[in-house]
Amino acid sequence: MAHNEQIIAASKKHPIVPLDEGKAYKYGTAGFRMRADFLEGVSFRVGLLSALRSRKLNSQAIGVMITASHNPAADNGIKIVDPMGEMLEQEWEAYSTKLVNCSTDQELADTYTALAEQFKIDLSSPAKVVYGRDTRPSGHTLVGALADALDATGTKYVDYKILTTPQLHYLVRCTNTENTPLSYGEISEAGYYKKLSEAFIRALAGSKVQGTLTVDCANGVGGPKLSEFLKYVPQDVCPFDVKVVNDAVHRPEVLNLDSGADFVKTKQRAPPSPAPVLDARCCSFDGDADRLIYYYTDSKTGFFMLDGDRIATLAASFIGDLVRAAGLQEELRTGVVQTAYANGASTQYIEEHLRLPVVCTSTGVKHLHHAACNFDIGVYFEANGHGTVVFSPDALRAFKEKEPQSPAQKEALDSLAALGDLINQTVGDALSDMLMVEVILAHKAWTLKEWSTTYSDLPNRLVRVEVGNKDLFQATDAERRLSHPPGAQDEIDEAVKKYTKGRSFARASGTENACRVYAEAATRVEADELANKVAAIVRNFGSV
Ligand code: 16G
Ligand code: MG
Repeated sequence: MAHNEQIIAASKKHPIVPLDEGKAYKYGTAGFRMRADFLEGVSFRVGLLSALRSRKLNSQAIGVMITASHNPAADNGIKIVDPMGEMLEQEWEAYSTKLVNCSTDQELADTYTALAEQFKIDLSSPAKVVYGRDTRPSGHTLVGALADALDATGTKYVDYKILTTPQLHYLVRCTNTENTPLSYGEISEAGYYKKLSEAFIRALAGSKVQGTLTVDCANGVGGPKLSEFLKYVPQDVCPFDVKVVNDAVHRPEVLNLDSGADFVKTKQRAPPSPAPVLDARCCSFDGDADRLIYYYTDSKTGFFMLDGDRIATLAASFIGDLVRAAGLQEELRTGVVQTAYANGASTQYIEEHLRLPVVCTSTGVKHLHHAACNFDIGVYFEANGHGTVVFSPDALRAFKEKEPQSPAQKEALDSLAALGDLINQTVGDALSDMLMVEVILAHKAWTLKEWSTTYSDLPNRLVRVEVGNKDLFQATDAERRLSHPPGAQDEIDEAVKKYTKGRSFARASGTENACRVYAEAATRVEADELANKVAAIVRNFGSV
């Protein structure tokens, strides 16, 4: 039987750690993510699955990224990337869960063969996997296990070593589109920097970036990668003054510690180190550089954060204007995708002020990305700072081929084409999103303060609620309502009714055993009160 003996022999070197009674490994929204000591066997088995997936998809390259993003340094995670650089197809999440949970090497080999038979996969056909990892020391062992699985299954592979998550997504797409009309860029890390720096200069079109930008890199992989990128920006042509902070990747224990986009978003304050400089333009990446949050500290009003909702509105407003200036508004459908966590004020601003449609999806990038692809220009961002703008092939073609009727129209078309190259089409990318924000601010000659006045957020509160079993809580309507347990949503509705501009929802977390409650209302006091009431309802239903 093809591969079986090799798989069994190699698997013995990377045994799976049995979990507690009743617990199983699960491919969730962040792939497999947990304490790194559990992941060696998981990584081996993900290697087997990626090899199958590549063969199933006519030998196209599959990506594997080893990272636990904003989690503590002791954790790690493994995620599979599909050929166009998108998240693994949902149906295959279940197959990877199945493969990872096999309890013996024999069962593992049998499940592998059964999957190959189920999908009529020719195990002698070529297969290719490309992979990378963030700066966590545990990544070493995990890529070793992955490579052993690829060897055991006769799969070719490229180890790109240390990368940001979006860089790996970029490389997967480039690999699979090389020498085709969809070609996405040079297949190398340098190719990524060249594409971005070149598009950045084109998109600025002579506008100047004002002042210094301070970038907190969460002591993660974004630090060295941003520094590397900056070498590709010719300072004489395009002065871009960036101060890279929290980039101590040689001290793995400080990864994500009191820094990074997740810290800023959840704590609603600037990283304590380096000490915030008044009015400085700052932003934070997360540990694998796929999330971005901007902020500043004002002497009178204190800390102010510009999160994913703000980035979405900024991008939508700028791109919406360009589309009109280019005379493409009838041809191309532009829209914004958000989740239930988006501040109600941002949704209202997009619908009423920008006059663009808004779609709400469940939490998790794959849902937003999918919905954004239904537009010609789909802007999507989670409030936590993960997002991007996706352009349809029709849109990209129009930017390059439409005959301009005036110099202004030509300028708009060129700007749109440049943005198409600047913005990572595969997944949210902190570096690429940051360059997009910098371009827009430069064009508008806006400071962060000016950007922040476009609308006022409704006060809001996020609460984490411990429950015995989060699976009791099932959501519907893009996670805005609970269908289970029966009666819970009625009580939430009753609570919400009592508050001006009140809105609240509860959902089971996809990444930990807890529920999350979000509430917003007209005032701080009301938002807090509503959040606490809904949290109490969830606690109550969760304890039965
Ligand atoms: C994962 C998701 C992120 C989402 C978060 C929600 C991806 C790549 N990441 O990190 O988009 O916001 O989960 O976590 O999809 P939660 O379900 O625990 O609230
Ligand atoms: Mg991340």
